[in-house]
Amino acid sequence: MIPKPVSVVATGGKFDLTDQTDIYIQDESAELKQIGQYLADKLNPSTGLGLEVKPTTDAPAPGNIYLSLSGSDSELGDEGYQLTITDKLISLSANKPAGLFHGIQTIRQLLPAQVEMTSKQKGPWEIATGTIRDYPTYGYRGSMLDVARHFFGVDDLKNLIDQMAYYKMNVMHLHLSDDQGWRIEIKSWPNLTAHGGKTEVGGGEGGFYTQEQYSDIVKYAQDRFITIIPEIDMPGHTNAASASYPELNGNGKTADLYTGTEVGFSTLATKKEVTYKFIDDVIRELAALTPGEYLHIGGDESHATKIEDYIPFMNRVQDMVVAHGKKVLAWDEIALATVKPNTVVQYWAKAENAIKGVAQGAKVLMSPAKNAYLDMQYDSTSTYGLHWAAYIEVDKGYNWDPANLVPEIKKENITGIEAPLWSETVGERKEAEYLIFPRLLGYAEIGWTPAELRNWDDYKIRLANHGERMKAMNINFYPSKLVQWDVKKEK
Ligand code: NGO
Repeated sequence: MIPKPVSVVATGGKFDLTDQTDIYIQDESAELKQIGQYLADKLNPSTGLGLEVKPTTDAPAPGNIYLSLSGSDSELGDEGYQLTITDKLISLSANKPAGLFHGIQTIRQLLPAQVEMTSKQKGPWEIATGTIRDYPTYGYRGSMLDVARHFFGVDDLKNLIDQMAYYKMNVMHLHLSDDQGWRIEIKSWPNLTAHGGKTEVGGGEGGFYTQEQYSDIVKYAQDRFITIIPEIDMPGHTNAASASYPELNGNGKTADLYTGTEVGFSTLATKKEVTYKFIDDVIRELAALTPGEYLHIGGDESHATKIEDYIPFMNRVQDMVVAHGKKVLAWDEIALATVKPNTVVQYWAKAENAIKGVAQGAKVLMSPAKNAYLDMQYDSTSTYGLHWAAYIEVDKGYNWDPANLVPEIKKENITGIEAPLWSETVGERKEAEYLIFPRLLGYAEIGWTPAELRNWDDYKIRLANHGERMKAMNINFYPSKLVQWDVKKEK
C-alpha cells in the first residue's frame, strides 16, 4: 500500500469478492452513495462482478462491503478511516466522507493489481483480512500542474485528479497564468484568453479553460475530495496579461506573446490604479469559481519589479484576496513583504524567506525545489525536465522529511507538502506522467505517513508492486533502475 497506513494488523484470512457482493452504505446519504459508486465504478469493469450500491440501516449480511460514518473517533480526524476486513465482511468507517473516500483507495490497493484494468480480468478477487487504522500526518497533500507553459486540457486534469486520489492526495494547485499564457477565462477582461491564451512554450496553440470548464474541473476534484487552488502569478510572470492589455505592462517595453522559457523579465505596472482594478476583477471572478479557501497569487521571481514596489504591491493584493473572502498562498518571496494573517508561504527556493514567513507567524507549505520539484530530471540522461535545482532520482525524492529539512521550520509550522510540475519541457500527458510518476507516490507518502514509519528499503518494495498497478492504469512512469519492477508478489 502507498501511502503506508498508520497501523495494519493482519489476521491471516481472506475475504472473497463474488458476484453476490454489493456495497452497502449507511442510510440514504447522497455523499455516501457517491463514494460507494466511485468504488463500484472502479471495481466493476475489471472484476465483472456487478457490485451495486445499496442503502441500509444495519450492518449487511456476510459477503458484502459496508461503508458507514461512525461519528467521533477523534484519532481518525476528518480524513482518517478504519477498515476492518473479516472473512465475512469488509467494513469501512470514518468520521467524515473524506475518510471513507481515502479508505476505498486502500480497499482498491488491497485487491490484485489487475483490478485497475478497464477490461474484464480473471479473478479470484481476494482481500487479506485484518484491521487498518489510518489518518494523515499533514492536512495539505498536493501537487501542482503548470498549465501556462504548456496547456493541458480538461481530460488531462481529470485523469491526474483520479491518479492523485488513488494516493490520498487532497489538493491540486493550478498555475493558470505565466509569461507564455493566460489559461482561465475572465469575463471582464476577455482579451486575456482571446489573445493571451493563444500560444505556449515552443509556439504551440496553447488554450484556456472557459469558466464552465473550470467549474467542471473543480466539481470533479471536489467529488474526489481534492481542492483546486488556482494561481494567478504576479507581479512578475505576467507577460501574457501585458501582451493582452498593454496598459498593465510595467517593464517599459512592448509585450508580445512569448514562447521561450526565460523567467524574470515581466512585471505589472505596480503604480497604476488600472492594475489594481484588473487584479480586483480577476480575484473576484476567480473567488466566485473557487469553493476552496485559498487563492495563490504567485509572487515569485519578480526580478523586473523593484523591491520598493514589490512590497506594497504584495501587501495590497493580499488584502484584496481577503476582501473577496479567501486566504492567500504565495511563493516564498512574499515573506519579503508583510505576511498577512492566514497567508501561507510556499517554500520553493530560499529557506531564509520561509524562515522570515515563520517569524511573521505564517505556516509554510513545503515544495523545496531540490527535493520536491517534479520537473527536475531524474539524472543527466532524462529526456524531459530541467536540472537547475537538482537531479531527483526516485530515492532522493522520497528520502526527506519536511519537518526536518530546515531547523527553523518545525512540524507545527508546516501545513503540508506540494510537488509541482512545471511544464517548460512537457506538453503531452504521457510526457508529464513520465516526470510525475513514480515520484508522486513518494510525495503522497511523505504527506500522509508518519515520518517514523517511512524508509526507502521498505518503500522501494511497495513501489515495485505499484509498477503493475501503474501499468494497469496506463500510466507512463519512469522505470527507475533503483526499483526492481519485476517483483510480482504483493508484500
Ligand atoms: C521556478 C520558477 C518557475 C519555473 C520553475 C522551473 C518557481 C516558483 N518559479 O519555481 O517559473 O517554471 O522554477 O523549475
